[in-house]
Amino acid sequence: MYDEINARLQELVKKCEEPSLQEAMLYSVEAGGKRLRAMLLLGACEAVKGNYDKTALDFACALELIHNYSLIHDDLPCMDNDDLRRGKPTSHKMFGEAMAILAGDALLNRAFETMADLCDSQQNINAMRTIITASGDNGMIAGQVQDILNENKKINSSTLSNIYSKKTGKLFVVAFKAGAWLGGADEKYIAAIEHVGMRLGLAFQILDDILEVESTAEILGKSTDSDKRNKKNTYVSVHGIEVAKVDYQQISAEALTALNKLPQKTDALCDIVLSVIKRKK
Ligand code: GRG
Repeated sequence: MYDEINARLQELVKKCEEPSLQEAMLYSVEAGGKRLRAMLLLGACEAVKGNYDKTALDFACALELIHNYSLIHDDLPCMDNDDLRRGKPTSHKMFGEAMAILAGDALLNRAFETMADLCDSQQNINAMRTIITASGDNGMIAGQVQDILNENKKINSSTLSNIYSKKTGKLFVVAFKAGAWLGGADEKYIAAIEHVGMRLGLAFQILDDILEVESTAEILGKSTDSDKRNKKNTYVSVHGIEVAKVDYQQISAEALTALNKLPQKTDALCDIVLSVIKRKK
């Protein structure tokens, strides 16, 4: 699954005919992402209909392209101002800000074009629509906006939940939903799998916050990172590390319970969900 996703992502990005833009797009897409969202989409599709086809693979890649665009833009000096992503220089550090913005834009558009090429059935249109909505102005982008507006402010847990459910949660939820649509699931199944996605997305983000705090050696060496930590709202800054760890255990358990209740699931889907919950970095 992982290799198939990588191979197709490369083909899709190589459709770009502008060499310097293609180079910047490929740099991010080939930088070693875990492909969690794409694998969840394929796993959900397989759980419903027993397999996934080339159409589902393209939708999975479209979601991964959107995720990669969001990371490039999130790293920009005007947003999170990060120098490193996946252990490598961020896109703007490698190619400059203008090219990084354009590479992100181009990845997003490649995602839309990839999905549009497949919109020949109602279920594919549903899958495309749900992905566009999740990543759009009432989804991931809204979460990013709320995160920026709340920088340097003390926020409560409900504001943080709202930010997380949109900023990170939406792409997790939509991986499950779109995969299930493509597998031919009914509304009842979609609602059940959506719940798995919501709990898993939150567990993923809390774990991310815990892991960031725990990688102290890396963090303490960089004054810019400690400056950034002061203004960033995270699950750990709002609730404290101990509560974050307890909540993480509980919310991951809820994700697994919801997963186990699904009328159709496969070992592959369960393994992907577990890999999200158990990841170490
Ligand atoms: C710029 C519109 C816009 C949105 C950005 C998702 C997001 C919104 C920002 C990401 C900020 C961030 C790094 C949050 C931590 C959780 C997270 C999304 C980590 C990266 O996801 P992984 O671990 O990434 O799945 P890989 O590298 O495996 O692809």
